[in-house]
Amino acid sequence: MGNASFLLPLMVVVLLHNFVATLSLESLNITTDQLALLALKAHVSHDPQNLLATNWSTTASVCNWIRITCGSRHHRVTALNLSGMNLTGIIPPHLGNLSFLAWFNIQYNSFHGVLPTELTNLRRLKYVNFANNSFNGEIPSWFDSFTQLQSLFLHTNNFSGAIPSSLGSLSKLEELVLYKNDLEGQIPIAIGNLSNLKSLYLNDNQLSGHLPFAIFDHLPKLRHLDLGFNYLSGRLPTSLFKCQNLETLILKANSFKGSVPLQIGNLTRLKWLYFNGNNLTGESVDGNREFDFA
Ligand SMILES: *[C@@H]1O[C@H](CO)[C@@H](O)[C@H](O)[C@H]1NC(C)=O
Ligand SMILES: *[C@@H]1O[C@H](CO)[C@@H](O)[C@H](O)[C@H]1NC(C)=O
Ligand SMILES: *[C@@H]1O[C@H](CO)[C@@H](O)[C@H](O)[C@H]1NC(C)=O
Ligand SMILES: *[C@@H]1O[C@H](CO)[C@@H](O)[C@H](O)[C@H]1NC(C)=O
Ligand SMILES: *[C@@H]1O[C@H](CO)[C@@H](O)[C@H](O)[C@H]1NC(C)=O
Ligand SMILES: *[C@@H]1O[C@H](CO)[C@@H](O)[C@H](O)[C@H]1NC(C)=O
Ligand SMILES: *[C@@H]1O[C@H](CO)[C@@H](O)[C@H](O)[C@H]1NC(C)=O
Ligand SMILES: *[C@@H]1O[C@H](CO)[C@@H](O)[C@H](O)[C@H]1NC(C)=O
Ligand SMILES: *[C@@H]1O[C@H](CO)[C@@H](O)[C@H](O)[C@H]1NC(C)=O
Ligand SMILES: CC(=O)N[C@H]1CO[C@H](CO)[C@@H](O)[C@@H]1O
Repeated sequence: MGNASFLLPLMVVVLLHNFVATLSLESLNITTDQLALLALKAHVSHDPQNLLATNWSTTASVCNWIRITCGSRHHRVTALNLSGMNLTGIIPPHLGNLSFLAWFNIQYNSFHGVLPTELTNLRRLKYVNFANNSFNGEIPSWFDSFTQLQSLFLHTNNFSGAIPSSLGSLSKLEELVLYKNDLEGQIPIAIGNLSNLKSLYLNDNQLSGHLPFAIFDHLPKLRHLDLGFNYLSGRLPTSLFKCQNLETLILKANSFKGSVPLQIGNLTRLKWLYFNGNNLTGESVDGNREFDFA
């Protein structure tokens, strides 16, 4: 009983806190979604097909706007798909008000600048695709706010600096695709916490240093790994050969050295293996598959 009386005020505080958080979320509705999208429209400086100008009109419901999907139950914007519209512009902070957004695809456009921290409010995001734009600056460490995230595509941009360790807390992440940026530094050991990861593409950056020894210890679902065209060095960690589901393993054009461990024979699902352009020696060429270690 003594324990319970001590816990009661704590529970009230927790409940009150959740109540206030719910209230502030509920003050957002389809009208605020419309304001957020109109702010985005206002921050698009070039729209070659004039689609936003003609279609995103306040005379129609947001849910009937082109490239917008709403949820049937709560009537809020759940998907924004501006893929391939050749838009030029920046992402305004107002998009952080799209609190039901799960699908955020703006690939193949020319959005630039820095991503606003207000996006941390998008707690329901499952899919983020900002690929093939001109974003620069560091990959925000606050991407760890997207706790439901399954897919993160940031390839073919101008992101620089290190890969943030905080990405390691995105426990539902299945696809992490960061190729063709200006990323540098070591691959953080925290990537090894992403136990649901199936695809990891970090190729065509300026990553350097050794691969952390244990990074592949708990990535049993990993199917596609491409680290090619970086400045990675040292020996291949044997933990790599625990990834029994690997189909694609591309390490070419780095500075790895040493011999390829015999355990490579354990990777029975491999279809694509590229080790060329390193200082690796191959001792264990499988009779049925052709490997290029040169
Ligand atoms: C949205 O919420 C605002 C207050 O925050 C309210 O004035 C408005 O009527 C609401 N709109 C809808 C469509 O519920
Ligand atoms: C906007 O595009 C949608 C989807 O193509 C279409 O159904 C709608 O009629 C268009 N609205 C306007 C105002 O052009
Ligand atoms: C996004 O829009 C493009 C162009 O309309 C379409 O090809 C693509 O299938 C859409 N993707 C999704 C997931 O809705
Ligand atoms: C976008 O630009 C590319 C290259 O300029 C062009 O090939 C493509 O047709 C454009 N797409 C749209 C939807 O305007
Ligand atoms: C939406 O976001 C903007 C910018 O972050 C903010 O100024 C505004 O008050 C927010 N809320 C609503 C209800 O539009
Ligand atoms: C982005 O990177 C591309 C290719 O690396 C480069 O051509 C372009 O100038 C860069 N843009 C900016 C704004 O840094
Ligand atoms: C990764 O997992 C380890 C051990 O469980 C933990 O100490 C560390 O904080 C985690 N890192 C991240 C970024 O989640
Ligand atoms: C490779 O497979 C053998 C048995 O086939 C097993 O004993 C060994 O532990 C495996 N190595 C790794 C690194 O998983
Ligand atoms: C391979 O090793 C040699 C001698 O140590 C060195 O000169 C060369 O740069 C290395 N090549 C790569 C791709 O690391
Ligand atoms: C590397 C790459 O695929 N770049 C493409 C990015 O998107 C533009 C169109 O928006 C294309 O012209 C580029 O070829």
